[in-house]
Amino acid sequence: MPEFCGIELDHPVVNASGTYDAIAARRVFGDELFGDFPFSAFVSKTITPEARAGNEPRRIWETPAGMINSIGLPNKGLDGFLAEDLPQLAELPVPLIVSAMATNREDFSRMVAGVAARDEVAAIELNVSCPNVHSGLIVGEQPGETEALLEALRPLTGKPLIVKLTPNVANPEAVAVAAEEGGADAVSLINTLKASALDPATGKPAIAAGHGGLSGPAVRPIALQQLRAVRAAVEIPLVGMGGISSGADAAEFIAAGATLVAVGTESFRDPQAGSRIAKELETEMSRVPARVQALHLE
Ligand code: RRO
Repeated sequence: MPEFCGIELDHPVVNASGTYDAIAARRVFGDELFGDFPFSAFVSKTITPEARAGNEPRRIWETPAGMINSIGLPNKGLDGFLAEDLPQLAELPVPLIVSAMATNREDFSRMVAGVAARDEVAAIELNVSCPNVHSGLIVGEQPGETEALLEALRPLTGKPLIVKLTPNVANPEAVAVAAEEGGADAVSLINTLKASALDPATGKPAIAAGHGGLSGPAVRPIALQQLRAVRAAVEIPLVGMGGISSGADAAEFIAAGATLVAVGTESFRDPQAGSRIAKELETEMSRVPARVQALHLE
């Protein structure tokens, strides 16, 4: 049973924020969903202070071994989330981690205070890395801004604060160190990599917003390298993600120092992928001692 920031979990596989709509899944699968819920904790889709409609379609485009998205944060806003979504998410059979973002410290503080006040919330993920919204300041690209944000938010709650890192910087480890120094309890990585595709039928950008974020198996080696760099730089626990689609992939991230792994794009192909990957990971982990022994015998 892994322990993450004081939260006991059944296994190390959670979802990547925004890649699994648990409220829709409950509507489709009913209470059967709870019998084999695919994740050991649920991370909700990022919310913002005010409601947003999200970007114009097309929002998703498949690429070799991955996909590009520019969803643009559709959500009900803080008050709508607390009133309508949170009570439904609280019924899930696993701890709830709420993902939040804002474009300035005052709004971020309002979000964290509002979310943290609810007993149903186990932890808060601070999304400082969405590639698809325009804000004057992308906090997560600048270590100084990240540290100052954490220093403002840390006194507001005793609940774990997880900082979601962007991969779109030269040194994600510098941002991770800043998050740790500001008082973060954990970091999660990676968010999606800035990417574009043209629709061959029109010669125009395939995504209406013009560009988006790349995810899926194509990004896995980049995610793994960034995880290793961050692991070497900070002491706090890591949630590793980026193209994980099997237990063997998950085991790689854990071997590189992740406490938890998150499944994202693979859940679009198979909504039960989280359960499969958790089972495969258990088998992989039971093989590790044999592998280590083999190395020692060589
Ligand atoms: O909603 C999105 O377009 C989105 C978000 Br908030 C994010 O953090 N990462 C991403 O790839 N898409």
